[in-house]
Amino acid sequence: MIVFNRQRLICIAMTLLFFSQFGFASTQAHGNKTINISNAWSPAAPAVAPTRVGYFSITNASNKTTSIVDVTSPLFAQANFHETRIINGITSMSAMGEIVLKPKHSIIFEPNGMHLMLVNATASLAEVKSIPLILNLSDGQQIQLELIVTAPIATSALAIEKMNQSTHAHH
Ligand SMILES: [Cu+2]
Repeated sequence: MIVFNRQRLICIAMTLLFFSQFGFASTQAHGNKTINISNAWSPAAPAVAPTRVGYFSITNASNKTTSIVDVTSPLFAQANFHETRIINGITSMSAMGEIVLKPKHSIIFEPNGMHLMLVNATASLAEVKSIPLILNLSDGQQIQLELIVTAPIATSALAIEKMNQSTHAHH
């Protein structure tokens, strides 16, 4: 029997669910003139899940390369950037190191691609409408943003259940 890490399973399920699904357009500005954040969102999940996935676009409008060296949220014990890979039909995720932001370039964290994993909620997420994040950049800038929590996806619990079933198909 293969034992899957539960939060990893949830993450994969959510990532798969959003593959080529809807384009949620919510733009968000903050005070910084050189780093721009847009389309920052996080799909709601069953209240029992202590894990969330975050998506946003980040643009370096300046002429200097910088990078995201650290990300934190006051609502979660841990936040990490992940990369989703599908090789021969098998989805896997790996943690990413420093996220390099080249001048005049954007990086998009999106379903089925690079994403932010928020792990071990430090409080109930049931009433949370937006998830605050702090990005620390290599040049000392600190970027604050909010992931807007979108409507819950009714099928996510189902997808996780299906994955559990297929994981345990041989016992
Ligand atoms: Cu992940």
